[in-house]
Amino acid sequence: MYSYIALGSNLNDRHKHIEDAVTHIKQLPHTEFVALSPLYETEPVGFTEQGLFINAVCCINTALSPYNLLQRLLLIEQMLGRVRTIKNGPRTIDLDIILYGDINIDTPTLTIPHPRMHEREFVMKPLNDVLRTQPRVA
Ligand code: PH2
Ligand code: MG
Ligand code: MG
Repeated sequence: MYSYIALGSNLNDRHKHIEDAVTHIKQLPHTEFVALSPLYETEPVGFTEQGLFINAVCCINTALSPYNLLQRLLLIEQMLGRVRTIKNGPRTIDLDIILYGDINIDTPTLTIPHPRMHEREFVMKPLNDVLRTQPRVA
């Protein structure tokens, strides 16, 4: 299934965190890495008293279930030193599943499509870049 993952970092070496996350995503089992958008520097949205973000979106083609994928992305966040303090606060890396095929999931741990993606330029811009360059087959 084609899935789109939003990547974001606004702490320390932001570009390195995005690169390291991509390296780990490329190593996921049963998963083909399809495309990575350009990296964008963006103003923080929501909680604005924090540093600028680097954001990107990648596309993978995976046989992992949405929950298995979520678990693995949370592990990658931990490996890259993510510490959860304030909600929407500064982070070394945030990896969000924004789309998974045409699936709809709405549970306390996972909501796909990502509920706020449409109002977030820092997601929609790179997502659009990937969709434009990467013709999609279901
Ligand atoms: N992520 C948030 C909240 N605000 N702002 C930008 N620019 N980029 C993000 O990735 C981001 C944000 C919560 O995940
Ligand atoms: Mg997020
Ligand atoms: Mg997240």
